[in-house]
Amino acid sequence: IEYRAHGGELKDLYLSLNEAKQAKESAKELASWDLTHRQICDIELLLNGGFSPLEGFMSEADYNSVVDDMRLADGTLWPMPITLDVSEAFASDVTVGQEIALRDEEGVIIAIITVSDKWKPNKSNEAIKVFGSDDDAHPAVSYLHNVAGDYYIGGQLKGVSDPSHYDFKTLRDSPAELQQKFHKWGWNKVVAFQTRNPMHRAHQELTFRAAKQVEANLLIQPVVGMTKPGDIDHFSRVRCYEHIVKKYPDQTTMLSLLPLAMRMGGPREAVWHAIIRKNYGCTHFIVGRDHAGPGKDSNGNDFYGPYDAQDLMNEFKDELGIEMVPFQMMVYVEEKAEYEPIDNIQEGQTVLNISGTEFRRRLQEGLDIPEWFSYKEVVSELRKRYPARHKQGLTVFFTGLSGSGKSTIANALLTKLMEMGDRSITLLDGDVVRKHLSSELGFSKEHRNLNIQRIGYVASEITKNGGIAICAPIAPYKATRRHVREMIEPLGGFVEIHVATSLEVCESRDRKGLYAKAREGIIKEFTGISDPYETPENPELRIDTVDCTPDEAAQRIILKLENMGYIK
Ligand code: PPS
Repeated sequence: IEYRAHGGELKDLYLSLNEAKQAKESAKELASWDLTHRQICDIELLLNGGFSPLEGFMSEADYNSVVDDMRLADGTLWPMPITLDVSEAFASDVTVGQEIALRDEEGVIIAIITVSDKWKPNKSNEAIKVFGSDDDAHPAVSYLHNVAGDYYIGGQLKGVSDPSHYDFKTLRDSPAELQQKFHKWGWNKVVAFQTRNPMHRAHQELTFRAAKQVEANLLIQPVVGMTKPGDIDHFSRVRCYEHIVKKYPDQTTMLSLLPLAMRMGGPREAVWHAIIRKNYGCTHFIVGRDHAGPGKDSNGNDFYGPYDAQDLMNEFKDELGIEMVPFQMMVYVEEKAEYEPIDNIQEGQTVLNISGTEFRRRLQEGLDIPEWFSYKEVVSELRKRYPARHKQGLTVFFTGLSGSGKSTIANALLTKLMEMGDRSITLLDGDVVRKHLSSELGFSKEHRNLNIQRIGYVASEITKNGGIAICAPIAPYKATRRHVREMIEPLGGFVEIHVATSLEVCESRDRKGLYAKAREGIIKEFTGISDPYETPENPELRIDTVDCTPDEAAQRIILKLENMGYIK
């Protein structure tokens, strides 16, 4: 069959079976680079032709041209840099002409790159030209500055094995496979829909209308590689999409997953998405409101206008080779009991809409989600994975000086929660942890941080699995506490409680006699005496044990947890 492809030829960078076998053998002698998750996503689409006409990670000339003009050095339209970023240490040993084995997280060789270029990019320039901003609030800009290595390596790829996926195998197609299916089914016109969110009725309505409008079949092609941090995980989303495809008339619509790493690059990203869909054999591509939008910048302003992506698509309409189907936001008109594009709404009509934020709030609180908004199968899928707060796991993280009363209050809280009895509870008390998890650690900054990270890790696992973890270390450093919070918050609740008993009071009580020893210099690096304690600025709760008993303190915490919805 004649494959559709950007730039003319659908690329397939994989070696033949025999060549791959040999390459695997000879790769043992080569230097290795362990691909990051994002690079694995990129390489999969490079190797299978999803990024045709690219034949590898970009050379410096292609990169510069793409950043400046949205074109490869040969003039072909291409809006997004696809680069292999590496650390300075790794780059220092790389020479042009060298072959490097590119491996996945497990060490399996995915491809061999023949290095044609190595350079240090100007990241701010890339951020401003590609994403329109150098603001870290943009996920791709933040990635560029905080995650990506400082050097780029360019070069042609030889594919050895495709990146492995153990999930949803029947829903994964390469561009060639998808085009073969379209060919076999006689789907000559196919309109693609891109998404990183669960689909509800409005999306079903919008996509079905788009397909009818251009008289094409419909491909729902959600991104399952990397999306915006904080998005709903792809496992839950795919189960939702599987329900959604059943809502279209038979033989009109198919679902296929795209292992793309999104950049949230708005207009440029829309053009990129369209080119990718062309490589997957589509003739049309839906671009809605705020396509691939990154959210707000650090001043609270939108990075892109809501229809900037449509405008840029229009600009390149003649050379794109895939047609845009622009779409406005769909809203539910109560009087008509159906969805309409927002601009078609007449005066006096009642428009209903539930924003993404409101939807998540309702899930979190276990509140009603009406049938006009979503299908009950979709909602129940999401409720399974995102139960109401009082059914989620939770970490209660105490911090405070030695002798501040953390352990006593933590124990009182533990007992009260046990009495309620609906979730399993683990107490990770400072002393207990130091005995079992961290017995080899001392009290240097490094060791304290390690200790807290271990506590955080265990608490995160407990939280993820629906239990309650109560932690009661000193945890003197702000940055480490923040790190623990960031690790746990995506998995469930995190409630920080500062036991704010003053140093004077702790020292005067001196239950274990440690303060006296610290003053004498017998115990070194003692928190509050000869070592820092950074006071939490915004804990969920602050308790001073001078004006309340442990019982009262635990009671206050219970009320706080109730107030936040974590217990019912
Ligand atoms: S940290 O900083 O969070 O890792 O500390 P943590 O694991 O909570 O351990 C604190 C308990 O260890 C005892 N201890 C010391 N604390 C602070 N500084 C020094 N140098 C020190 N040496 C021993 C002390 O009993 C702490 O227990 P609590 O229950 O907090 O009083």
